[in-house]
Amino acid sequence: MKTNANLYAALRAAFPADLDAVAVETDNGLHYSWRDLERASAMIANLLDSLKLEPGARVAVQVEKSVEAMMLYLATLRAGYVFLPLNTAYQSAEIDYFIGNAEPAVVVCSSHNEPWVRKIAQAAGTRHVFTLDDNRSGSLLEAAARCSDRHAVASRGADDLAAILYTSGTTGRSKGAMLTHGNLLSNARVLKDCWGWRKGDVLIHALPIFHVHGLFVAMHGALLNGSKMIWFSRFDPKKTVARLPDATVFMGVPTLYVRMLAEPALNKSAVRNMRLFVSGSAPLLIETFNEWRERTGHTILERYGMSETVMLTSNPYDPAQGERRGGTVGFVLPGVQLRVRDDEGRDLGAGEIGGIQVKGPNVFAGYWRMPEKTNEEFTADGFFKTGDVGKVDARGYISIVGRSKDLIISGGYNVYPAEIEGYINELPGVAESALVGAPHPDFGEVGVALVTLKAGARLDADAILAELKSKLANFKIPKRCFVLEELPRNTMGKVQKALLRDQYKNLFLN
Ligand code: MCA
Ligand code: AMP
Repeated sequence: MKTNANLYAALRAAFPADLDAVAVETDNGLHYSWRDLERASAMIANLLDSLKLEPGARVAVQVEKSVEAMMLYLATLRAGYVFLPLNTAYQSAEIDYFIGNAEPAVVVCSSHNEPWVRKIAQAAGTRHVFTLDDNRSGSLLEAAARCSDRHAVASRGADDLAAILYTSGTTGRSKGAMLTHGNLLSNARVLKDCWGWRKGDVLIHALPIFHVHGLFVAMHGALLNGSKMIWFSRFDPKKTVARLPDATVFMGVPTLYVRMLAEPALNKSAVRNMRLFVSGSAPLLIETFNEWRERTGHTILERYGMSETVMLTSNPYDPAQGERRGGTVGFVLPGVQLRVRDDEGRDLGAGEIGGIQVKGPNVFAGYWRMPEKTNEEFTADGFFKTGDVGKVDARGYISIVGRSKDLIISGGYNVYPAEIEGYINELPGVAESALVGAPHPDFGEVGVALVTLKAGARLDADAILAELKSKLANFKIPKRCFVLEELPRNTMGKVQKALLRDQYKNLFLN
């Protein structure tokens, strides 16, 4: 008989024999057993099945982080539908785009947002809208409570879709990266092996669960190892440091490490039981890497990945394979091919800087309903062009030195200048704008908006920011805005962003 490639089947097979053991312990004192995960995901999966959805139906979810939200993810997998997580910070115009583009059959939102989300969903033809709140309530759980807690995991092939994650990719408007069961499971297995997951491990889960880092890398890691998670609904540096003695593994974006370093309680005693600290999603400053080692005696393991590819590289876990080298993202993961090429498509040698291209079982199936875009981002021989610029040294350590894509990574979230500029340019009185990234001590990098006005317009920087706040997710709001007489241009008439970046690089540094 063919084995079921459904990711949930593999995760379920890794649950410990004692299903009554604690699987998740939350920051508000709740304990969920492995049996709870199995039963609740079965009930929600049965609810989804009862809706008679089409194969490949999308389940779009914008809810606060909760264990029930994780159960909804597991239920979507086990019922064989496609999970589409959405950042809780997104406002109506953003949600309108995602729902319009993905045409989900089911939308799950918080009850607070239900009135406007329901309107958007109905306009897009979505038949089922449920609510789910972070206090174990909502119409989703009410309906699931009437369903059986036994459910046969749907049979899926490795190439069947498991999730769609929206990302702007290398250019332009948000695109849905289609990830298969095989993409996710192969990557989770490689990381389990590379990072030495073992019996007795306990993960502190403090990241949001609508992106690759929190939803896949961290959560799959713990589940595939049958490991308990200490679950924070939102990151709090003090509370996290207080729980470090109960844990062995922590994963975070660099901002989380910067904030924990500001906690006096972070010392060698607090991390006495820790085995591994992983950082990713944005460059980890060498200062943070060094300071962490000094304070805790632990060397952070930095890795690199993308929504389209899950994880691609990792510093070594095992010292026998090499040191964890700050400022690098380590070696390419087993099974992944990575090469660096110049603009003419020539392979570059050790230490030479060029575009990073990758291939492997982890690389996505393409952008949702965008075959041309998908084609553009792959080479003729099937490598995906990451849009990251980097180099590989003679020992195989990879460094990301820049990006060919115009992207700002702020506190681990991606901000696409073209999107923000579009919103600014629509404001009455604005002539044009440019958004550039500036180094920031907490978020690593933040957006700074430079705006010019039409003759006679009387808009000021505060008014521009206030307008943006009413329309966009909070992390996309530029941290500063300046109204200028003109923007610098090159001889081709193109705005010189490099010059602007240089001009504002010390804005947030003392
Ligand atoms: C919050 N704010 C931000 C950010 N987060 N501004 C810029 N960048 C951000 N990331 C704004 C808030 O709106 C608020 O503005 C002000 O900053 C202070 O908010 P604060 O309370 O400090 O924020 P927070 O709620 O503590 O959140 C900070 C955070 C969060 C915990 C660092 O941003 C976070 O969880 N980041 C992790 C993102 C992540 O998981 N990325 C993984 C992507 P105001 O006061 O004006 O409203 S997966 C990925 O990239 C891949 C593939 C990979 O490799 O992993
Ligand atoms: P996303 O679109 O959210 O999938 O973001 C993926 C991008 O995050 C990558 O293409 C990189 O530019 C960046 N990224 C992820 N991890 C790292 C890292 N460790 N160092 C530098 N950049 C990173």
